[in-house]
Amino acid sequence: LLITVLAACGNGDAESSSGNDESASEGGGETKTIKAGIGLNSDHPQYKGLLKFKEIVEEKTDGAIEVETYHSGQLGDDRSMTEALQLGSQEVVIPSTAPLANFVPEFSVFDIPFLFPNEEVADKVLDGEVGQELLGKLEEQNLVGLAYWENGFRDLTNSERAVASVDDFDGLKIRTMENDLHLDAFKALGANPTPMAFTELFTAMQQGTVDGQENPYATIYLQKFYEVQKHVSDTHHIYSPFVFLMSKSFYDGLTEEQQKIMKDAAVEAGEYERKLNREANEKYLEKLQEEGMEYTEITDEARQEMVDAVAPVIEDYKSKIGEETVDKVYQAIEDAQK
Ligand code: TK8
Repeated sequence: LLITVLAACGNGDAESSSGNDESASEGGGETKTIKAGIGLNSDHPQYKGLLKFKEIVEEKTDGAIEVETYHSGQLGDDRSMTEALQLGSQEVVIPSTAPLANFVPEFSVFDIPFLFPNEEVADKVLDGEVGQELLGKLEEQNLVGLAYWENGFRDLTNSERAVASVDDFDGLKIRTMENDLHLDAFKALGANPTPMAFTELFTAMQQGTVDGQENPYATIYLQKFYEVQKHVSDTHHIYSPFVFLMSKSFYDGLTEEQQKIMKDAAVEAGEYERKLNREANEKYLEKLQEEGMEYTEITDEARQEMVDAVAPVIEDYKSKIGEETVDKVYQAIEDAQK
């Protein structure tokens, strides 16, 4: 059926056909394959979103573009997969914005602790002017940012003690994402942070190389962190966006119509992923407790102490991130709440 459809559509791109390609020899266009990798496992909404992207792309391109999906860091961690996109050996990755700041420093604006008040405001800022402007900056790095997806608000877990206030961070060995602002923020809270790729995290917790980590409830539950962590606190200290990235060399080789299909599919699959992710984050705190984790609520007062503790770090980073970007994001957050 596929071949019939391709043949019926004709071939507007004959020069690029390799001839020995199966569909090309049937008169269709050259079949292109997207290798898409993510760090989280196949139970996570991130993977369900990726499957949705695959479904949309393969349907809308009538099979001219195939999507091969890889989860659980099978192709590498966020950073190494992003590098693979730059080299053109992988086509899609959906990293957190934090490691992406090593490529485009302005992305660190989203690493400012306690920046977004809720998901709705985050959506407006990311999908609005300043969010899209930041995606544009990826081009200089040979990357195309097609859409923001959601990782979500991050909460602290550890195997040592209940964390209710700033004092409780004292000396805790916390794994952070590979991002300087995260590292310095956790130092300011009194912790002893170590940056590490996500793919190494479970083993590090299991072996006691680190006492704790921070990620949204969906990740804590679906990656079974409860097997190696005892305490969870709703610190909600940072909202992590994901960015849907495509290799620029691959994207540039597509027809304009195909490029539009990619963009639309990344956005549509992202809306689906955000919805699933919010449902997941809502239900999994309870599940974590059912699995034996002890939950500690952070009071408004305790959270304010955390805000105060990291304030000097934020001040210090404004110029590193870029004052203009920081100001624009703060403004957009204000506008989103009007
Ligand atoms: C998965 C990561 C993960 C992130 C982290 O590749 O590293 O802790 O929150 O979701 O992007």
